[in-house]
Amino acid sequence: MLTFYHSPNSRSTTILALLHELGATDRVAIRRVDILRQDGTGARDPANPHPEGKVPFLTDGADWVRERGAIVAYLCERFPEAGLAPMPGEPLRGRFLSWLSYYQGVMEPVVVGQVMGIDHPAFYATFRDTACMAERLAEALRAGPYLLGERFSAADLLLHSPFAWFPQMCPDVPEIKDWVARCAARPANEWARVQDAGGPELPAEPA
Ligand SMILES: N[C@@H](CCC(=O)N[C@@H](CS)C(=O)NCC(=O)O)C(=O)O
Repeated sequence: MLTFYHSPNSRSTTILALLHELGATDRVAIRRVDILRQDGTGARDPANPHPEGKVPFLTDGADWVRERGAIVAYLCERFPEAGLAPMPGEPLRGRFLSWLSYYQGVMEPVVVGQVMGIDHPAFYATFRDTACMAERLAEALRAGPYLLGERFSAADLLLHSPFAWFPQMCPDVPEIKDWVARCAARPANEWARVQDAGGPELPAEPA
């Protein structure tokens, strides 16, 4: 059985929205847990099995998945009928996986580095800079409304998320701003926001 550990208004909100996009909110046990937040509120929750007490975290029986990119890929494969990702052997599978890894390996460090004011040649050599990141996104979005072209995918859900949460971090590039607005307006994101604001209780166990 899949169990998803979630804390409202955190990185795991993206996964909550993904479960809604996948039509899987009643097929995964969703456990709300506390986390230690950067403003000092909250605390590590002993009910969360993540090795560092973070969210999101997904368990599947004795197996587990951490990091949003991996969780996105895992859930999309588990619920392929939703069409949120090209499956193995389908066109654009490579680009889809690349965007998920680009998010984890490059985008998040670049965005956090920008917030922290990191300015170091080794940082730029490893990750490049915000202008380069913006150009990678914009060149994909010039070819279509979404990262894979005409098709919305879970990669859009993941990669737009930091800019939806922190609009001041969004590159001032029309293609990117329009894409962020397009993704943020999806009903699944609104549904997740309502849940996180104390909306109706989620089922604790799948039906
Ligand atoms: N790279 C991880 C980051 C996870 C992460 O840092 N989550 C934050 C919430 S936004 C957290 O759980 N913080 C609690 C802590 O650091 O103890 C991912 O994308 O899944």
